[in-house]
Amino acid sequence: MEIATTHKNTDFDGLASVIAATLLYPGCVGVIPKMTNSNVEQFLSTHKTAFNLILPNEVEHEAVSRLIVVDTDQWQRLDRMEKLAARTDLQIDIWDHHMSGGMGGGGDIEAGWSCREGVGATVSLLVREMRRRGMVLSPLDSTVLLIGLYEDTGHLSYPSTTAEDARAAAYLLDNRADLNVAGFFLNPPYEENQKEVLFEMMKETEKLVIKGFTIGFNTICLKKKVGNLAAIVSMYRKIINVDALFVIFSADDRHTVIGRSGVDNIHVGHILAEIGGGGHAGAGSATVKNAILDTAGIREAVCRALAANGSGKIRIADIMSFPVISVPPETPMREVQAVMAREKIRGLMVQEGDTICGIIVLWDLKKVKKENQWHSPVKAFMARKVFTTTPDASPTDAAHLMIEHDVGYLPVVQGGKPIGIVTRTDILTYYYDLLPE
Ligand SMILES: [Mn+2]
Repeated sequence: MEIATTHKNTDFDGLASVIAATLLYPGCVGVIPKMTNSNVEQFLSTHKTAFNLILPNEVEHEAVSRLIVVDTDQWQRLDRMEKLAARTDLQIDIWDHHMSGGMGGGGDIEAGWSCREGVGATVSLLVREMRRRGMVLSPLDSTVLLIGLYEDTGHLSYPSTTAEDARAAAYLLDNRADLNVAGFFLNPPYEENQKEVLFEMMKETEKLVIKGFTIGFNTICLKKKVGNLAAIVSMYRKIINVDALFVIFSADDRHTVIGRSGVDNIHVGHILAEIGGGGHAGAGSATVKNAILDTAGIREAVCRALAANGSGKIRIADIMSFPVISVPPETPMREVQAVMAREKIRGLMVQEGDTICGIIVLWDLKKVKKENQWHSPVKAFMARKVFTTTPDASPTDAAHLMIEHDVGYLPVVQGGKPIGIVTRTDILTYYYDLLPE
């Protein structure tokens, strides 16, 4: 007998990957852990019989010849598979997209064969194999696979999404995946107790700055089971607009930490690995026994991991252009044009000593209509309203200023003195290459 299974607290990617495995391995039975996320539970309560699925307590361990593990590579995350962990004659296949431990996910399941790639959703790897085999899927199978794919990639929008995920989505849509059904399970309506948790978080959030990133912390005491906490944390991070948010949900003897990050430099999976958890760059979780760390200890460990994390935030000082080229306000326009041409720049600061009086850009030269205007001083043509930034600001802050005021040049000011200038090109170079020049 061949079985496919996935991690406890099963999400849609886990469920979809198990179902995909039952289709890829003839005769394979899917084993769904008893504890699943609430939207998976809702889905199963109406769709269970449509798939070849059983519960962990229905597995005859002695009869299992092959185990297919999807969306994890750790024994402890599987539900009631301890008997199989001890077996030496078992054939094990792994399909996973968690790459946090270097080549693999760093788990302890030793597979004879594995397919591990850092794609947005595990199910995309199984779908690629279906595509290679030219399999035709039923609309029902395509739909559940697409839900898993969309949930883990945020409808193909998370930064972890790859072209492989998009190709998988195209194939599932070709196979008539139903977006109405998908939409229903992907956006479960918020229930009363989820709103309570959200309001509880809003009452008090600790905000810290660590290595230039704003980090939010919350500790919530959970008195009863609340489903879909991860979605609430995700939404709340966006509401309070922090770079990363960590919420500790404390119960009697154990705490669950859910983390979400909106920036490249904070890998939540790596941070939470420090306290025995895991996950992706943008999303992760950890469960910690109170006997090992209390909520204050968890907060401290997460802060320590964040402080030790990578190179820190890119600042405007890293991407700005300098030295600043400037002209006095009385400079004739003819000369302004010559300076721009000579220095190959499209914007020039107009300065009186250290004081910025205005900015003149190539575009403004079009305002010169008559020949004699080329002798007029730059102060007659420059923009007098100048928006400035600081060397410690982030590229995102600068981009917001540029968008808000529709300006392309921001002098960088420190101690009342301009020390550089940041342009749209600098910002675009940063976002698209992520390599400051
Ligand atoms: Mn996954």
